[in-house]
Amino acid sequence: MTLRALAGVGLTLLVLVGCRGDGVEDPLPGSVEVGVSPTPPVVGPALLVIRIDDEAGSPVEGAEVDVEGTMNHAGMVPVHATAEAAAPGEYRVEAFEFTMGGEWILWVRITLPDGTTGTHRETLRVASSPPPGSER
Ligand SMILES: [Cu+2]
Repeated sequence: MTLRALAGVGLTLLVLVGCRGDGVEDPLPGSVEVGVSPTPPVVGPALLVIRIDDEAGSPVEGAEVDVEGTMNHAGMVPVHATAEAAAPGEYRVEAFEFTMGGEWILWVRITLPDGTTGTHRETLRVASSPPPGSER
């Protein structure tokens, strides 16, 4: 019980530190950016746009991109999706299902065409319901 609590605290700290995603979790050379729509995300389906650039800033084509969404509480069923190439360097998940509100951790697992793999972590807060007035 105590160990579990400690592990939970450790995970929370990691998530806070890892928020920007750079240099924390097995990063790729270059950059990975994750966009979500709507912003802020709300429980339900959301569009994820993952942008991958190489070290020179050129879009990376032909990558395999998988996303696992989870939360740092017990009993959470992770959500998995495969992103589809939509434009050079841009990969999309059209309807990523945020199954509950709160702090989510997106693990973006990327395999480049040359076989290089990397993992990008993105944290975001998912609202339980849309902000007032947003549905008008
Ligand atoms: Cu949850």
